[in-house]
Amino acid sequence: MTESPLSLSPNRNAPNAKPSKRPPPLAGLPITFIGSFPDPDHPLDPPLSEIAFVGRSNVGKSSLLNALVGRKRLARVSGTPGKTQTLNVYQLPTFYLVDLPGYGWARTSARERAEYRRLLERYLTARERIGGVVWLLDIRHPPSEDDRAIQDLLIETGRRCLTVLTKGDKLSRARRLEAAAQRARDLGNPGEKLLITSSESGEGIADLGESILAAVA
Ligand SMILES: Nc1nc2c(ncn2[C@@H]2O[C@H](COP(=O)(O)OP(=O)(O)O)[C@@H](O)[C@H]2O)c(=O)[nH]1
Ligand SMILES: [Mg+2]
Repeated sequence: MTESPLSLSPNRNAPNAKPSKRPPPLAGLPITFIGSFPDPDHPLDPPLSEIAFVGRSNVGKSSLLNALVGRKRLARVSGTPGKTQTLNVYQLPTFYLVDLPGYGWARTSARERAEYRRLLERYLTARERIGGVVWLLDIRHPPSEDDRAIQDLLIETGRRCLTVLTKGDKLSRARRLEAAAQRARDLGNPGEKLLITSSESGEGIADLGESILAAVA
């Protein structure tokens, strides 16, 4: 997804940088949980930009959201996650964070897959104020078939998308950079510097926050 990054700021996607010590820019902002909505058309008031988070279940989405806003338990971190297909919406002063349901459960029926796709497709095509989509992939694993389907959907709908590699701390520094380059090739964008994050070490969290602020500005 090189053609539509959330932000073009020069220090976005800087896997060579040391884990950032600057405070994540969203961390000080007031944030309110608005609700969980099963309807992808659910209108939000006031009308603000939305930044949507999507990724395979267990990819580290809840942890990343918590790290991003500097809260311990804003979003639920799951050992044994539940399959609820709702949009969890959080309001910040000038935009919404929309936590989309995870996909790619081990035992997912064809019907559940189709339902999920319908929800995501509807969300991505119908919402007027999507500022960008943050798509999460585990840095250690090649994209799954489900990931591929989501990538196709993101490309089809033409949404601005930032691909983020999660759990960077699980690999040594050298292997992290190698894996990030491999993931870019996997996604058909060789040479793209994907943003590496870690909710544990804080790597990339400030960069992600800055990209989000730029996308909703
Ligand atoms: N080492 C490490 N573990 C992580 C990271 N992010 C998430 N995890 C772990 O991965 C599991 C799934 O995380 P969660 O945030 O619930 O994923 P979600 O299902 O995508 O919302 C939990 O056990 C987390 O503690 C990370 O950056 N580093
Ligand atoms: Mg979660």
